[in-house]
Amino acid sequence: MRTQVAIIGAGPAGLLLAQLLHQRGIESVVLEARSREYLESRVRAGVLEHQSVDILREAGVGERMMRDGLSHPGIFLHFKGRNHHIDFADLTGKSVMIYGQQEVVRDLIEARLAAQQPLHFEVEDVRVSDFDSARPKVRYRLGGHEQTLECDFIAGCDGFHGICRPSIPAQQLTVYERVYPFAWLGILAEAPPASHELIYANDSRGFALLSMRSPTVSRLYLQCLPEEDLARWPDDRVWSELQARLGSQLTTGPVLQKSVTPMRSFVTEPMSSGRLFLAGDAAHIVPPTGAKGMNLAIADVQVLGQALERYYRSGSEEALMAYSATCLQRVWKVQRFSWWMTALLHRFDTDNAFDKRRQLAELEYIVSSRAAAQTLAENYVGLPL
Ligand code: FAS
Ligand code: PHB
Repeated sequence: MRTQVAIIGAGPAGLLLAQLLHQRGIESVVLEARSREYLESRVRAGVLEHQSVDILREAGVGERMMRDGLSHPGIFLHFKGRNHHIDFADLTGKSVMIYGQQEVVRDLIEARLAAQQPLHFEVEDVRVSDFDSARPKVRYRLGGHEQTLECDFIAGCDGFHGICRPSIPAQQLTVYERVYPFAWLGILAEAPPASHELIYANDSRGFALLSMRSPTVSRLYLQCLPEEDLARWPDDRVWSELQARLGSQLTTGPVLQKSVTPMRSFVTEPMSSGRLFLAGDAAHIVPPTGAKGMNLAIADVQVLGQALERYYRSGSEEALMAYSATCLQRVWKVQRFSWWMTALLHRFDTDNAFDKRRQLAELEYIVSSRAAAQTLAENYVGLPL
């Protein structure tokens, strides 16, 4: 079989790229290892930058988001027993949107199938090759049958554990990484959020975050050990620990989902090799403290979509050649912000009394200086593309 762009992975990056290409009359085939049900039930990110909202609306998949999403003009920082509001609307004129990643994925899958464009779930043993030639190939098994897909370009949108990045000869890549000595224990609960905006807490017991998915569903996280054993965290212990760290009167409810997410900062350079282009978590990982994971994936494919459009319109490979450098400029700024939020709000066992006071002094500075609060706000709502 033949197509113009073979897309590996149906997460936010792969599905949005397919939608952007379809809008521009460029053919693609999306290959996904998991089932539709699994993708639409996988709880991950929940915050959309203002321009991610614009990109999804322009891609024609914004209707449900604009109806069911929650527009938030700020967040709270909680420390020393008090909440402090960071007013994005006042500081930047912009806001963020609370809308679950699996909802974004659901909207994109519906658009893809409604347009009757190829999206194959539960494919097996995907292998990419010849992307250093003008005829890259993707081999895979579908329904037990061996398939070969010839294409002009391959988009590696298969996440951190995918096959595309490892398919690039190691000597071509430079990897930058920081693994954090803690993780996030996250719950999704049928409980009305105790705050109308997110609360990020720096507490002596560790970090905590109050987020939400709707007026009746809360999403909460607390700092834990990377190897934390969930069996040692029955629901009531989770709630009492969140209560202790967030200081807010939390309304508890049935816990629908509980998981531990490791924390790392990771960047691969370059983000392309020949005609294979990496986007999203396939190329970079940020700790979720800055709420940037999904937004960075969206920003990457916006750049890749425009570069492919330019190629198919004019034959110019200039924008494709510049894809990696263009994205990495943004990736490193977002990496810096996500590391900074993580360093500001988490407890590091290696910290001594001086470090703890310095952390609190930085929080005091942010909530008492318009300039400092504006820096946080402009990064959180999203730096210009
Ligand atoms: P994704 O990982 O979403 O999608 C890649 C897709 O490729 C997957 O569907 C996978 O099944 C498929 N795939 C993999 N290998 C394949 C193969 N060999 N063949 C075919 N398909 C293959 N960000 C936040 O901001 N807040 C959060 O709370 C948050 N929580 C997270 C929790 C977890 C456990 C993880 C892993 C990430 C979380 N993130 C969070 C970050 C998250 O939002 C990612 O940044 C986002 O999913 C990136 O999107 P994609 O690059 O599309 O990758
Ligand atoms: C979420 O709602 O899942 C969420 C929100 C903010 C973050 C991370 C996760 O920083």
